[in-house]
This record gives sequence, structure tokens and C-alpha cells, in this order.
Amino acid sequence: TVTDQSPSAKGSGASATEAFRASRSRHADTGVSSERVSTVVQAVLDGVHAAIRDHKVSYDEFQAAKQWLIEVGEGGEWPLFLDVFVEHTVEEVAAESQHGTKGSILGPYYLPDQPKLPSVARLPMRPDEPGTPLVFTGQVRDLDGNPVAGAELDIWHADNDGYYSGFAPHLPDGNLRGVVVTDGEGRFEISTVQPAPYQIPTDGPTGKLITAAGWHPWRPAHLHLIVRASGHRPITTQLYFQGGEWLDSDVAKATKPELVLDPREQPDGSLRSEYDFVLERA
Ligand code: MBD
Ligand code: FE
Repeated sequence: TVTDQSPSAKGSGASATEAFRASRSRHADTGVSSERVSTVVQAVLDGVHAAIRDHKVSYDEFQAAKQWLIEVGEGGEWPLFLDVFVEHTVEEVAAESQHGTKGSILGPYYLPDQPKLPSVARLPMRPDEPGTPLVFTGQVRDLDGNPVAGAELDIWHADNDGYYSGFAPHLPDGNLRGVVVTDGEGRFEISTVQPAPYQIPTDGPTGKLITAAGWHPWRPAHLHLIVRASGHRPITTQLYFQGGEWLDSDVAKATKPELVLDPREQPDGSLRSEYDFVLERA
């Protein structure tokens, strides 16, 4: 559990590890053949060996890498590091057999079992939740264009400061998280606030690596969604904002042109955006 009051790498990294462990405990271990283990692990090792040879990696650098790997584990940052730097390629492979709305990475901050909300809903938020109000509407359909009634939009996103509830101790549990259920025509209307871009915590091992490499630690502002309906293949995705900072240089390489919203500003200063989801049958 997290005890300090300001979000830190240690706090968010460690809770992401706990959330990941909890999600894995529901999965039975699947039997993987020794042939498969050998093929994939050998390919990974071959890549490491090639990098060492090609770049004449020294003993000093090897020991520094070992120290950093130890720190990633101790800081609980394996979910953060792997989801930022590796998951996009796993998603790319999964997408080869996926139709309908484009997917994107899950990331480290999903929490299951959030409250179910009606088709027209306001996400749970603080009384004076900071940020520009955002109304997000649309329809869930199947590949033939039929509306999907009773589909679930499991939605979560960062707040106006770029922090996720459950991973930043100053935020109430469940803030800006919910499962919105579509109406008889597959429609939904979700009221929330515009999220801020997300910065990888700079005080942990992942952040230290990014600094050491001279990269930037930012993801563009985004909404996370898992859209699911019985008899259909669930889609894990993210939606971004046209013109948003870091849209063309996401540190997690998880943007796709099909996943960019272009919200219209309303006379009252709030934002309104529409997006339709297309699910394929399972
Ligand atoms: C995030 O908010 C995120 O979505 C991903 C993929 C990685 C780190 C932070
Ligand atoms: Fe995110």
C-alpha cells in the first residue's frame, strides 16, 4: 500500500505491480511447450548478444545494466517499463487478426470491477474535479452495422494533472473510472473531464533510463477503454485528442491515426466528441 501523499515513482510503480499480480491470479497457467519457450527466449537472447557485439558493450556497462534491472524490480516498475516499451509490439501482432475498431495497449493502470453506470453517465469524480468538461458520445455496432445494446465501455483515464486514481494516493478510489452500459440502440453519453498528458515518473528507474538516454517521458493525453459485449471479441483501446501535445512522439508508441478524437468546443467552453466502436463476433 501507498502511504506518502504525493504521487511518486515508487508509489505508482509498486501499486501497478500489485494490480498486475491481482489480475494474473485469475488466470490459470497455460501450458507452453519447451519448443516455444526455447524459440522465443533464444531469439530474445540472440538480440541481446547482437547488441553487445555490435556496440562493443563493456563490463562497466554490463554491470550498470544489471544494477538497473534489479532496481526496476525493487521499484515495482516492471509493468510500467514493459507496457511503455514493449506492449505496443505485442498489440501490433494481436491486431493482425483483429477487425473493427483499432486496438491499443492496456498499460499499467487498468483496475477491474468498477461500478456499472447507465448509458448516459457522469464518471465518478471529485466535487470540484479540475479540468475542462468533456462529453464523449457514440454508438457500439457490430461489423454488419447492427447496434450492440448492453455493451460495456470500461473507461479510465488520468485527471487534469496526469494522475490515475488507484496509483496516486491523493486521489479517491475509482476517480474517473467506470463501466458505462449502452442503451437499446447501442448508444452512450459519458460526461468527464479532459485528461492531461501523462509523464512517466522521473524519480524511478524507468524515468532515470529515459533521462540517461535523452528521451522524453511523455504520453499524449488519452482515454483508455475496453469495449466488451457478450458474443463479441472485446477491444482494448485508447483515444487521443487532435492537436494534443506528444501525439506524434508518444514514448509508448501506442497512437494510431484512427484513434484520434477531434472534440468541438461548445459555447460554454466544454468539449464534445463523438466516436463509434465496431466489435467483431467472438
Ligand atoms: C500510461 O498512462 C499508459 O497508458 C501506458 C501505456 C503506460 C504508462 C502510463
Ligand atoms: Fe494511460
